[in-house]
Amino acid sequence: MSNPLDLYATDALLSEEETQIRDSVARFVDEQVLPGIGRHFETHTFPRELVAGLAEIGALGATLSDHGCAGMNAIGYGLLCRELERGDSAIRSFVSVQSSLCMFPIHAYGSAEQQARWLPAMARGEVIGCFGLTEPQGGSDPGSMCTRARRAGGDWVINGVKTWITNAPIADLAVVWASTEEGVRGFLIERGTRGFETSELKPKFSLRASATGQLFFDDVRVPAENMLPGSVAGLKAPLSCLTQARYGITWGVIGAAQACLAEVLDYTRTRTLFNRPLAANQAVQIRLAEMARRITTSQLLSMQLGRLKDQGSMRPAQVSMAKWHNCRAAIEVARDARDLLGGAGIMAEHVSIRHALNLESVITYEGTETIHQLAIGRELTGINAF
Ligand code: TGC
Ligand code: FAD
Repeated sequence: MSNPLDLYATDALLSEEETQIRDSVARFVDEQVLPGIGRHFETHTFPRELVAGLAEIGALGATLSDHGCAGMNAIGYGLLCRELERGDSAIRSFVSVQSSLCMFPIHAYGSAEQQARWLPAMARGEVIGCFGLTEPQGGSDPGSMCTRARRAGGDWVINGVKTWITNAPIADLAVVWASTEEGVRGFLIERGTRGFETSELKPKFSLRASATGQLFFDDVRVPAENMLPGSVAGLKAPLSCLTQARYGITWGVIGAAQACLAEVLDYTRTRTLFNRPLAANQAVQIRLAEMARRITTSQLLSMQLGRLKDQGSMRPAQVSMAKWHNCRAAIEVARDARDLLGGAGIMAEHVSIRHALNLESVITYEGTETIHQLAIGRELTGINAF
């Protein structure tokens, strides 16, 4: 019998190395994430105890091949995200931010000194990063940012506020994007720098096992060496980081959807109503088939996207298509799975409601659905409708 979570046998396309990555991350999730994640969701706490294990399995900076990083290819990184998000979106989120939004820009745009100082410690999980782009006046339009950095002698002085920042309350280092006279530039700001404060945004109904907060800059003075020298003056550098993270999200949400389908398949086969298993009803089978269709199309999109990324030809509009499609597919699966569980579906012992609630964040961050639809519209028409 085929694998109901992989009807098109996409995993049969994996290389031996990719299969090993999948299996070792799956083991980590089964043994270390799943036993405690429900409690962290309930208590609204980030599972800090998982960071060392994430570093051990090579999850931090996974696609970088130097500075102590694992050097995974794009498919391997996708599988990592998929398995982690099968556990909880908060864990994949932590890894996305550390890897794609902090280590990637330091690697791509940082000086040799910045790379040597931060990347090995971040790969070991000893330094936690956050990425500050979004501001209170509107995350969809980062080009209108108000955070300013001005030159003062050999230093930079930064003023402004960033909001909705994953890891902000726990981060040792912030990668911050600020407007300068030369355009937008990236800066590295360490916790403890005078004038730099963080806060936590809670309570949230979504991503409760992720720490989300704000960054405040009040005349924060940093030396010139804290600017990322390769960050071109414009939005291209921060947007290139988003492309990396969005790619991982396209895979991650498949894991969340698979967890929901697995749960509801088990439940509908064993629950008896009207003298037959719930799964024996046509209406129920059609809903299960819908879930499998959504998961399968997502798997095929991400697999092809990963191959394009590994060839070096992946384009942002292709990432937008998969981010939009796969997040929408996953949230529909999670919501319908929750419904098929009936009243039991609102209880913490079942995972579907936790995934459905988490996916409300995932469909919003890294570009809302509308932003990705408009990015595709622009690719199709050549007209910018933002
Ligand atoms: P636009 O004129 O389109 O672009 C400026 C320059 O950047 C290039 N570019 C990209 N490069 C790489 N990747 C992409 N995705 C790119 N999109 C555009 C573009 O070619 C151009 O280059 P050049 O050489 O011509 O200068 O800029 P725009 O101001 O029109 O903005 C376009 C828009 C709306 C798509 C962009 O602002 C956008 O993506 N908005 C959404 C913002 C967003 O997604 N924020 C996410 C914040 S981080 C986050 O949510 C983390 S969640 C963490 C977790 O996983 O837990
Ligand atoms: P807005 O931009 O105000 O959008 C509001 C609504 O308007 C949306 O429905 C949107 O689709 C719609 N809209 C916007 N423009 C248009 C248009 N032109 N036409 C039609 N409709 C439009 N950001 C970071 O920088 N770093 C992080 O680590 C980070 N982590 C996050 C973690 C969580 C849990 C969440 C929820 C967010 C996080 N974000 C982070 C911020 C996230 O990227 C933003 O929330 C997102 O980009 C949307 O911005 P906004 O919330 O300000 O909504």
